[in-house]
Amino acid sequence: MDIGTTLTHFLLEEERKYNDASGEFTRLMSDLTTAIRAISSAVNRAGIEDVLGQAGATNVQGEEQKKLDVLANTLILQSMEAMGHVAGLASEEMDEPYAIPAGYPKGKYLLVFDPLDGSSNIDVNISVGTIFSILKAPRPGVDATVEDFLQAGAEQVAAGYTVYGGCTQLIYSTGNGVHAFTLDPHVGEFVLANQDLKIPHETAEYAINASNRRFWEPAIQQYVQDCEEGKDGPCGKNFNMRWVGSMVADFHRILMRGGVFLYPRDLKKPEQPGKLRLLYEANPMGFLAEQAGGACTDGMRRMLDIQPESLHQRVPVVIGSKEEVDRVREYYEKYGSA
Ligand code: P6P
Repeated sequence: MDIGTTLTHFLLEEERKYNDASGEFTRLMSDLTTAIRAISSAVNRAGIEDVLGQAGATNVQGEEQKKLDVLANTLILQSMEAMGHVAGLASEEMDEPYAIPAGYPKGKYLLVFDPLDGSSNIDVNISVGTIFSILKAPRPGVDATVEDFLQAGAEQVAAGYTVYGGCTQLIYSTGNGVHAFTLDPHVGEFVLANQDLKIPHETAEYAINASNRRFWEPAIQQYVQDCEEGKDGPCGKNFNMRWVGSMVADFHRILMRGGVFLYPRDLKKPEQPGKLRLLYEANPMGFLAEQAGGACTDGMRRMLDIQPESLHQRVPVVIGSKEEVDRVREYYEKYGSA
């Protein structure tokens, strides 16, 4: 039996490339994967133990919190708070950043995460995932403030996600390519599955919640209509459509075989610029997309250039195969936004 290249081995090899590496990042990732393994176990047991269903509370987004949402959030906090890696944590499930309890050291990083993205799919056994973003703490050793988290995506030290599907996979990048690891449940280790993944530049597959069509901006209405017209229309090729309703599942498919995912601004809630959150969905996925040769915008602007204004800020998202993301931008330039 060959264990393969474990995540720990891979992280240490990466660390050795930097003479000034303290090893703190490696230890942060190692402790984060402890929580991820626990979340994976809970998700895989969901049908057996009573962790399905509502937790009876709502999160900052006003969305009903499911028990697994709350559990996943707690597991990540528990895996981090005593270890001295971070000066604070922020999550979709918490209105304000989580302060490291007194008596524990504050570290040099910040962790921002969506503990269980796509949670509306939990009860129907569709893949969900954890999305995380690692930033440098502007003031290491000091309790982080909200402002400390408001860094453009280009400042990320690392980003990644796990998808709890047929198998549990962890995908991450520190800016040196995107690498995928599969959890071997018999060994309890994440083992290297794909190194330096690349998103095909061209695609004929798009992902969008088509039920929002009547609320879309003109540019998106025209873009999707042209895709639907296939090879006899302006695109000159037939398109396929997929929509899981779980960004992690949709993005993972795009990472592995190409495609473009759109969650544009829709006028269903005109006061909201989009549904997805900048700090813990769009930025980490945008970082990975660019590292894999893809692209990520808000329809027009590079996602990683956007300066966050609030912790739970929402943005429109267009992400995936670079040629297609660029084509959507051309539609905005030609047909305009709302
Ligand atoms: P809709 C899940 O709630 C999520 O934040 C993303 O994971 C997913 O892509 C999107 O919302 C689905 O939104 O409106 O299709 O349910």
